[in-house]
Amino acid sequence: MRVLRRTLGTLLFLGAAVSCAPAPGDDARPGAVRPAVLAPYERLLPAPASARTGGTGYVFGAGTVIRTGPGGDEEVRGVGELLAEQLRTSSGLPLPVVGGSEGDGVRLLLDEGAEGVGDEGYRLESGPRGVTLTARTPAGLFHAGQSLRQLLPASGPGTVPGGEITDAPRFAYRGAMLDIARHYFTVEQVKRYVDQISAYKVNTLHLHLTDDQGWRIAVDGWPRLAEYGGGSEVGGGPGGYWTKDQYRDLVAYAARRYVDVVPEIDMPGHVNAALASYAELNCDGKAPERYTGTKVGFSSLCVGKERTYEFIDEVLGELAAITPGRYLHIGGDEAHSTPAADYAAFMDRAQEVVGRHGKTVVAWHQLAAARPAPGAVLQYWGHDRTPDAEKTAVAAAAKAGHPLILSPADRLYLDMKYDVTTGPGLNWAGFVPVKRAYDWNPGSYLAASGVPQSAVLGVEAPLWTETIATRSDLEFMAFPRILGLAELGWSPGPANWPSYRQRLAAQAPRLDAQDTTYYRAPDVPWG
Ligand code: TNX
Repeated sequence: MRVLRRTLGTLLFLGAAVSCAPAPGDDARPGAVRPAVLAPYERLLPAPASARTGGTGYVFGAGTVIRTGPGGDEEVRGVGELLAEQLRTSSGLPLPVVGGSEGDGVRLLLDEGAEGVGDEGYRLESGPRGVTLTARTPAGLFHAGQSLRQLLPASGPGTVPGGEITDAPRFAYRGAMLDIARHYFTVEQVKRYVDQISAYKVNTLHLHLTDDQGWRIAVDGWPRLAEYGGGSEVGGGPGGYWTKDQYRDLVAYAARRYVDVVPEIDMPGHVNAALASYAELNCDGKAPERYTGTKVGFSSLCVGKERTYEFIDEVLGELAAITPGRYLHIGGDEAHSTPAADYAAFMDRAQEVVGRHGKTVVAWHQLAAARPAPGAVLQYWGHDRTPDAEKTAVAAAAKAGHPLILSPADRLYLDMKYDVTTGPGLNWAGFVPVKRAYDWNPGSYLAASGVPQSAVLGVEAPLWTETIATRSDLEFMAFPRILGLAELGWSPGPANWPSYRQRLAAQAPRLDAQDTTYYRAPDVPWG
């Protein structure tokens, strides 16, 4: 059998050529689109690099076992156990996990020589005797398992149709950001988000841990940050903070799902919670009140004071020590109360601190106008109306070798309202309907400003929480737009809205089965 590559807008399957051109009844009028009947391999979201269907499939039943390979690899065993848990919940089957690879069932195989799958991709082969998942890494096996879940019904046992997938991501960095500073969210709530995003192969969770309204992570050397600075949030609620053990627990939970945590301590602005906790951090030695409003840009660390640098060294040092991932995010946005020269001087020192603690800097793209340190990653959050000069500075940094994470506010900001009817959310970057969030090309997005595709490390969808305080509001803003982010980050592209919206609609039973709140966008054929 021949594997046919996914080509522009068309998925070709053995025995059937399935056009992703507008389906019958799929015209441009919102609300006029009818759901298409998609075969399981066509439904996959994110769309795989290549897939074909054909032959007899494998029937999941009471005797199905998950085999984690002959090598006895502990990590592969862990991937198998987690996949079994996930499939037990949906199928109701016992699905025991055993070693070895001989016999029917689901087989997980590590193969360092597997071709066309890179570090995070996989092959999936389904036939009458079972489903074999092959990858070079446990991460690849995890992603294979998430595809397998989508080939089975959202609930109840079923058959994985015969076929084969060879898959690998387009971008290495596929992120979601959650702001737990403006409103506090618990570790349990964030774990649920990790479950939800990792099911779509998102591999990074950026945690915005500190802001004017609250400090959410315990720091041993500076206990009042969390104990006092954590006790506020937008609107005057009680706030809260995570102990270091809770943070470690979340990091380990995410790691099991191949999600890296990138913690952010925002500086030199967005620091009122810190300034309120320690008078000595203020230039005038006086601590301000805690803040529960939604203004930005009014606070700054005291750039001229040595104590400031002892503070960031201890805070970033403690955080680096409990963060296994390679990145530390130091913010650097909206420092409107820090003069430009002070900003640059401060960011020089902050970047040096991060490097000394063995981590790579990530910062919002404002750092481009100062002096990004070698290797620093910039996160672009501009939009269609961002001045050219700002884009040019970002392009210059990209050309000088700084990787970019793209988070265009008018595409990927999950706190922007969908439209005028959306309850929570903001609209300073305009409305961001589901189509707009998905229908663009990260590779060429800043090409006109001179950013080469090779500089794009990936994409990230931030969820700021000035107006979002509950799990259901959080989910309503993230879903379904975060699935568009997942597809942009993983699939080879280009974006194909008529195909994508059908596949998105096909995810509804899965979102429903997990009780995820989502926005039923009118131009998606939910059925
Ligand atoms: C801009 S994006 C911010 C945040 C706000 C957000 C609200 C960025 C780096 N800064 O402080 O929460 O807009 O949409």
